[in-house]
Amino acid sequence: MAKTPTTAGTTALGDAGELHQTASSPETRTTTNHGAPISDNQNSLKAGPRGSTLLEDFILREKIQHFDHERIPERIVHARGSAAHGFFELTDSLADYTTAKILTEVGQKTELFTRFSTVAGGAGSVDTPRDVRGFAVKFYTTEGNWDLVGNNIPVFFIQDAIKFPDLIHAVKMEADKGYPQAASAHDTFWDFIGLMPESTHMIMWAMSDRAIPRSLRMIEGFGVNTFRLVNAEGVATLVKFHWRPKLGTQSTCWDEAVKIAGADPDYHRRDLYEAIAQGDFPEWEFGVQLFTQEEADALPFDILDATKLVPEEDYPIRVIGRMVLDRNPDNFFAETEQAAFLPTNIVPGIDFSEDPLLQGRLFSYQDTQLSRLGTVNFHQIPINQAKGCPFQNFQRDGQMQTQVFKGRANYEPNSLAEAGEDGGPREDPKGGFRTAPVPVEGEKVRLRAESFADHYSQARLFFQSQTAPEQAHLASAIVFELSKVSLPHVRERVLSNLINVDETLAQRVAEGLNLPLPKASKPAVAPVDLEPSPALRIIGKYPDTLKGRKVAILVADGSDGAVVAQVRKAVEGDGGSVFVVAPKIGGAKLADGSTLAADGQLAGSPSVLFDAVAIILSADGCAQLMKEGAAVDFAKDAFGHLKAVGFTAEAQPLLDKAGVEPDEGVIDLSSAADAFLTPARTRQWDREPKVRMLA
Ligand code: HDD
Repeated sequence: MAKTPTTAGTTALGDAGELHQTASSPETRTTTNHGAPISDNQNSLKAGPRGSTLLEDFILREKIQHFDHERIPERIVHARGSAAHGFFELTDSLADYTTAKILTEVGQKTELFTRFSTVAGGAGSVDTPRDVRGFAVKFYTTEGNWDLVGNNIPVFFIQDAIKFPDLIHAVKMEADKGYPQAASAHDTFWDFIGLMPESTHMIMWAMSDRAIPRSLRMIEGFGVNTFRLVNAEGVATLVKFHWRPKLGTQSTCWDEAVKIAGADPDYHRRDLYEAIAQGDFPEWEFGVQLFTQEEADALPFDILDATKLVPEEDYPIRVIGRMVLDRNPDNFFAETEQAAFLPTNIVPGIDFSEDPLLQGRLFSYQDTQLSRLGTVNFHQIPINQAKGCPFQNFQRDGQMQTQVFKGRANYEPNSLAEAGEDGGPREDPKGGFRTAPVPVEGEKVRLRAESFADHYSQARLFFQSQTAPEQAHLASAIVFELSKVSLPHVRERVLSNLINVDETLAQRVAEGLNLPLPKASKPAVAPVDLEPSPALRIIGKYPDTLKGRKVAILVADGSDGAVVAQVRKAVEGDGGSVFVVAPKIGGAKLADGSTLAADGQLAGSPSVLFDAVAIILSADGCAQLMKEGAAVDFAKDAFGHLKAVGFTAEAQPLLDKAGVEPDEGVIDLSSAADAFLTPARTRQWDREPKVRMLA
């Protein structure tokens, strides 16, 4: 419909100023990318009020063109991620082992940026698939950026980088179908795994509850590869890096993770963002395991093999610092998306090992940034810049060069300084990065060392170190995944390999699939029994408070405000947070006539999003909610996911309908509110056999 022109070039609908805010000064006005002020950002330039649009409209073209190119290629792996700024503080000096200032200057705080990620899914996939989590930290040290690009699992699927493209092709959505997204439960992944016995140890971890974390604030981190520290005398010590979350390592239940994916695809991203925004800063301890070359040589496996770990019980972790994440990014794209982590970002005093997985990584990350960020100058993007120190050299030009170099010194050696000109930076033989003088020898070969050949002993160690519920979850996860595999020979091969891990595990998986147990595959090296390592468990490591945990209080009209207040006080007093759920977002009218505002509407706030629930209802409120499927599911799922369920006596009919049975985690709130806290701090593992058939 034609609009009546009010003044030349504008219409009643589009007249800037009528329907939206306009600039009040030159400082606040919108401009083109080249600085020309824009008078109307709502209407394109047309031949007459009804068009056509004119090619001359440089404002329209610039805006649309920029938009057309907003997306950059997502990361080939670890595309989905969330990040935060923070700091590292050293509490214990490693001066005997390294010259790196970040590891020797106690009390020094170093700025950092940490990005967590899933591996297989695309950038728009959900937060809670069963997957490894990336744990990449960029320390802006005074000696250059140090990137520790790790995972939440201390071992890896493969021993040699040359297999990485195959591994990733196999786990990503299948090439012909374009699905499944963010899932390892499909033919090609398990086909690869079955043919790659070295992946078995990592598979144990990936099928454990560690791969379905409750929160990014509750995952451990590992440098995975072995590195070296080098001291002032040039003596090298082998090192493995560890991050331990202050909130303990906590996980979801598998069917809960699946439901969370629908209820809140951004579950982890939101949790991290909100915690930091509320000043509840996530924190990790930073630790190292140190080995001399002789100690490493005496280990029953090769320290250069990334499919192996060194049990903490044998080589305890020495805690030397802490990381606190205390600031959310201002802009997701500029910071989180454009952050480029490079294992080659290393500082004097830290060095690589010959681990063939790490060696390949040293090429891959630098290379991938060229297709992702488009230019060799990606280090000039603010999030990637070396902030703790100046960076300067004679590298010049290239696409998107933002530095304006002065003078003509762009080569070395030069003697321009002798003529009074700026001769530019020079190498620093003393303080510069030096590679540890590690002896090398041998012929050029495409071979794997025999010391890499034992693929099953540590897989067995992991499985046998787990508690009974964790073993059951692991077996059930493999059953779930293999049930999604359509090729019988692939399932069978995995079963054959599992026998080498633990025959009872293989038997349980076979029973879960209702398939006969095949013959064991022939391992390259017969597995041995190792001393179980309790450090590999999660259960039993929850902290003894509600810190970091979220309790939902379900209310409806007529609920007793005094009970709500009591529960809130107890939960908050124990470090937890409270989220009020009501049938309507405007809140519920309490028994005393006051209105309690809701934080979330029932339909959009299922109990899978919380760690424990308190169902505080009047008889009338309960009668109403009995007719609401979301309320019944709220109670049923909380019980099914082994959470504490607090309730008022009037809510009992809803619990009965939801199949909530009495146990130590189902608490009548008329007893002391504190009675609710103990079960709310953990999950009710003893309840599990009542609610789920596990393998
Ligand atoms: Fe990798 C990204 C962790 C082996 C090649 N990797 C990437 C990220 C993490 C890891 C956390 C995301 C970084 C971010 O947040 O931007 N990768 C690991 C760990 C490995 C590992 C712990 C085993 C010890 N990776 C590995 C190998 C190769 C790669 C063997 C190739 C030979 N990884 C890449 C990559 C990525 C990447 C293709 C994709 C995006 C990026 O690098 O920047 O280069």
